Amino acid sequence: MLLTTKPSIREEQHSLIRQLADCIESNWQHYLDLSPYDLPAELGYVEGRLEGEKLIIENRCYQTPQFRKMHLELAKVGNMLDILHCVMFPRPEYNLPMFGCDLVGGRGQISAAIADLSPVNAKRILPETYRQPLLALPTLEFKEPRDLPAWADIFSEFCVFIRPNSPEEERQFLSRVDQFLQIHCSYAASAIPVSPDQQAEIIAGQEYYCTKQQQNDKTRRVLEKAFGVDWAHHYMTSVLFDMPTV
Ligand code: BLA
Repeated sequence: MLLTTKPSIREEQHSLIRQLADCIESNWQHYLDLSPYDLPAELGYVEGRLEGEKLIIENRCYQTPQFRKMHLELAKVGNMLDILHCVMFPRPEYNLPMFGCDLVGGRGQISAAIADLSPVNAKRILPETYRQPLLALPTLEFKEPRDLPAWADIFSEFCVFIRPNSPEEERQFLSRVDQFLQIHCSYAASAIPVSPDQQAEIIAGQEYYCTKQQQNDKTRRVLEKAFGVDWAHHYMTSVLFDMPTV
């Protein structure tokens, strides 16, 4: 499937967000067999208002034999806030971690850059097939690592959460996400389905991941202020972090 080349708010966003969005889509296209995924009606492109500024949300969503939903969202609040959000939800038939990434920035500076391959098995540790290539990656030193909030016990030992403080650090973050995606997409492309018992464990792990992500008050507050409490709840539970169905 050819990815859309429609004009996008991407062109107006912080350069790291633009480059990361391109990097995510090129890995998806290179390794995986994409087909469209229809988001709930009316939620592909959304406009609201936040503190007098226009909030625009632009979603692209795909599925593959291994992933029930691969969601890339770009959002923009006037010139105040640029956001990239991405989650790859594996089908529960496959023992694959959740890839997640969030970039939040304003006025030329990214304040939060986070990326992880998060485990979903009962022990909440990544399979050896992931740990080995991830351990072989060079260790990165960022000047401003950030502390994870209390809800964030879902992330792996390989999670990167920083405020990038130079173009070099932005480049390193981009390259680490590219490495995560290469490891993940190349492995997933030839993954073999698991037993029904293991599927139940994977579903529970994905539910736990979504429940925790839904507790991110910073995301909720932005959405509530622009669209109201009910819409924000609906969006967080049906578009950003919907639970797998059996
Ligand atoms: C932080 N997310 C944030 C922040 C904002 C948003 C405003 C605070 C930035 C900062 O502290 O510098 C907002 N993020 C959004 C909005 C959307 C979004 C509105 O995606 C969507 C429309 N969040 C994710 C994913 C991860 C994630 C997939 O969506 C991780 C894989 C993590 N975002 C995440 C974390 C924080 C954050 C851990 C910091 C939260 C905190 O410090 O309390």
